[in-house]
Amino acid sequence: MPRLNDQVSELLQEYADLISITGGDAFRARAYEKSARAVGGHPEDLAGLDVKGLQQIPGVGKSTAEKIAEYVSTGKITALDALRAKIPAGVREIMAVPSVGPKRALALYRDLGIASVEELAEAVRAEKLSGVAGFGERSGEKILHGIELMRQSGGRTLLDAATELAEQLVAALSAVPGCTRCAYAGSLRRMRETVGDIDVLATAEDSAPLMAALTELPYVADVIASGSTKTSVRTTRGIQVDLRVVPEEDWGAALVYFTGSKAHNIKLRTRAVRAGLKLSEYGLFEVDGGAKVVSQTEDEVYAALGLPWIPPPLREDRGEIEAALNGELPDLVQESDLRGDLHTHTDLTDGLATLEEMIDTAAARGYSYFAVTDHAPNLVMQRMTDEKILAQRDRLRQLADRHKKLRLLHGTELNIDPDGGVDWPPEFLAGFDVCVASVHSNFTLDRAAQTRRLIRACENPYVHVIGHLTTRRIGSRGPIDVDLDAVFEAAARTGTAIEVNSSPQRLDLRDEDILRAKRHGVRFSIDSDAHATPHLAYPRFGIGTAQRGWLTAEDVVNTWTWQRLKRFLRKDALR
Ligand code: DGT
Ligand code: CA
Ligand code: CA
Ligand code: ZN
Repeated sequence: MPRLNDQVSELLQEYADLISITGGDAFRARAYEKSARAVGGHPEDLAGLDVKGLQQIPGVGKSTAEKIAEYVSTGKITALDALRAKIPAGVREIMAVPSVGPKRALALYRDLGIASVEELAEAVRAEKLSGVAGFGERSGEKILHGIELMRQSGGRTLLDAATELAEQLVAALSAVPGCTRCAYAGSLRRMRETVGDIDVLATAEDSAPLMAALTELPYVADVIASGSTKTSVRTTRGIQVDLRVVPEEDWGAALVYFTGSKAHNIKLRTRAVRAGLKLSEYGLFEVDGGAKVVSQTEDEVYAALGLPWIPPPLREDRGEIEAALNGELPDLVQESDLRGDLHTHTDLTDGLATLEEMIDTAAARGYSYFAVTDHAPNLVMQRMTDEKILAQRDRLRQLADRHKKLRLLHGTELNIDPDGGVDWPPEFLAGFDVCVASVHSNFTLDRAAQTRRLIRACENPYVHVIGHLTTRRIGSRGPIDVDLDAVFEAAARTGTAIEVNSSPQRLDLRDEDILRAKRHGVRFSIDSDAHATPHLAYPRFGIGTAQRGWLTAEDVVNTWTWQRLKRFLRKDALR
């Protein structure tokens, strides 16, 4: 997704929040909120559009279009700055605490003078919130939990934003004269779900032009440190970037070193020492005499240590070195292995794009099958009805003629109720090609009840995929309390796939839980959960997470041919 669209979307959302908490017109606030969503999901880069063109985006009116155009040409929105100035920075920070939100943040400020997250935490502990409008008995507990989540994610950046920035950096630095190689390393190359900072590695005889080019990039706000081997900067969005420049001949050793993880590198160094060698970012050397053995490529470094090259997502010291020695490294699933997407939404519920737009985009990705799975009726705010979903099915069947190469599947995302039941009776469910079932409510049930409801969902012969199993949202909502091993056992026994939800805010299941599920023999579905056409590209992040969970294409049902997937969807184990 174009990065600019995301930025504008965030700013419009903030503008809407500020209108509503400063007592502005609720209708205007909602209009900006709507345009924020529209812009965030718009597939075309806003930079190429003038005010007229911007107004063509559904949900974007004249005044929004003017604000966007102002941002594109000047880098700011005057009206937003004016509203920001009315509210202390600490209060704006409180607005971002999960479970507080803008309205209550302002009530806290007005009624109790609370103007920072620290003051809020103190007020909760001193039980001062009970008198304030909008705060119930358990609010305090929830707020402390929200603050905790915010601190845990403390400054880490989600995978999509980090990837986009890193790709921009690599493109910009590669173009600097004298640069012979450039790539990102660190946790981003390992595809961790969040990254602390972005590590970029480059080779050149003279590092000065590269260091200068980094500090002069338009989106660099401060230079934290600058030297001839390493420069660190912070971007306007607060992300730190470390650039290291090494001689061309040391590329491989430096790439191994700065890709990490630290734990993986320690294991490698221990192996080196046992062989009378010393491994550093400059190369692999003989301890006696100090002669350089190798340093040019990663392959050579691993080979000199008696190992095959190990893919970065595996480099976490989770048994990869032992597996490499035994010739048992998994043949990791790749994005190009995916033949389809089994969890997507349209504007019939909370998606932004029409059925046709979603299908056209899926076709352009070269998929051989594609499921549309709009929300089912029990998620009441989505207002789904039997008539609406059946009408969608008719439209989809008609569109099938236009897409001979793409098999269109009609599905739904069911809601798993507290007892493990789902929307609609069996005879209606039987009409769908594929059903995803997800938890969207009752997040606080106790462990036994959560486990029971998810096992029952697996045992439903019409449920093919459990969507975003733990329901966590990175940095804002923790996972539900559930006995994962029991659910994985049920999924394997019943032939129900567990989703790897690829949305960068979710990545659910997470890597470690994927590894655990795989040991139970679970099959997985790597889906986008797209709510707009650009989201159909999310599986790249789910693939990274799946690789960190050691998955092969065989483990992932939507890499299979349609013939094979069709058999899986029959759930023979239950018949
Ligand atoms: P992050 O940024 O917190 O998401 O995680 P990483 O893994 O990118 O860590 P970072 O940026 O501190 O360092 C990048 C890599 O460089 C790291 O994975 C291993 C290597 N590295 C950095 N500092 C050290 C160190 O003091 N000792 C060792 N062994 N390796 C280091
Ligand atoms: Ca890093
Ligand atoms: Ca770093
Ligand atoms: Zn969902």
